[in-house]
Amino acid sequence: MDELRTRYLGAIAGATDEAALERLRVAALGKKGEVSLRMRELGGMAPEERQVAGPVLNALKDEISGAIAAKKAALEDAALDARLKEEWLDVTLPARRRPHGCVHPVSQVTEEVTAILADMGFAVAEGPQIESDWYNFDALNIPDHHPARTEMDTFYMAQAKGDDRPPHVLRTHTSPVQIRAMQERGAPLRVICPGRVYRADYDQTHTPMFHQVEGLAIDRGISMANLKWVLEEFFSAFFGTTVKTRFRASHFPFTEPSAEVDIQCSWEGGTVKVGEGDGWLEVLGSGMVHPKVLEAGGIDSSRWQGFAFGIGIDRLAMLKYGIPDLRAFFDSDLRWLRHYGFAPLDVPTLHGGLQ
Ligand code: 2NL
Repeated sequence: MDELRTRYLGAIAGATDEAALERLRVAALGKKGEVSLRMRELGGMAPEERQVAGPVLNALKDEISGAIAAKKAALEDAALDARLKEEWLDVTLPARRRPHGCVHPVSQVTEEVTAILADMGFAVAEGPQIESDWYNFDALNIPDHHPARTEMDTFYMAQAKGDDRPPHVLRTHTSPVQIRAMQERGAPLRVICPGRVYRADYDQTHTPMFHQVEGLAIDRGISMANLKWVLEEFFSAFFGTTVKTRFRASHFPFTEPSAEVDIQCSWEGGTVKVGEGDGWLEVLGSGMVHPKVLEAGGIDSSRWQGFAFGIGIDRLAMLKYGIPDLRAFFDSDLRWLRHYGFAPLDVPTLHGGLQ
């Protein structure tokens, strides 16, 4: 038994992995292990012999399994130590750069415009980009023969032979959203409708898709004076300085009277500055809503009147942020976007000066 003890304890001490320990356990304590066989021999011994050998064998068995468990724990510790040394981590290294996007100037300006007009009590309405010709043209008092209706200017949806639905177009303005707002909400009403609009036009200053925000206020006793105040207030807030406006008589089928509105600006060294100088820049169309348009929206034109206006968002962005070329807006050029884009957390607010 001394020989067994010395041999197994020595082998356990010299084992270098868990598999070797397991082999030793089976050899000593397994069903046919050396210690187990000796234990089985106890049955054939004389009682007084057994009384001596029994406890000694039991003690040997405990000693061997204890030594195996201790060695196993020591091997695990050593393995962990080795891993910790191997997988050393420098927590003082700078973090990897995370790619981040930024806010497109059109989105930024849309938010700015919305913040200013929402503060004046205008709700935001959105609607479909594909409209029936009734919502896009008829409801706005645009006559059948009007050039805006031709395929030269408007994108018509393809229509299969036998399709008896009315013709549909990519909306050429966001006015149809305002017609829907009149129908759904009735008067009094104050809404703005920002969004994408489409016209078949492509050159230095026109893209086939662009962005517009239209405004509509309907109430009792609304006049051009209210329109002028709202627009001057709007431009002053948007450009962060008092901006004079100039109204020029114009014509739109959906407003009567109609006015194009210029804002005060200076031209120096090829750059435009809004709110100073004695130059003028045309920025929007507006007027008093035509009675036929009110009626198309289900509003009694003998009791209610309203003003409406339409502004190009892309041009506002170019003016405010000094962006020279309109076409670059929609090229998805990452260098352009990073240069002219805004940090995602720079949410425009009135109290933050819209910056
Ligand atoms: C322009 C012209 C304008 C409107 C849009 C409008 C909408 C309704 C009724 C009446 Cl529902 N008018 N919108 C009015 C005048 C001008 O936009 O040249 N925009 C850049």
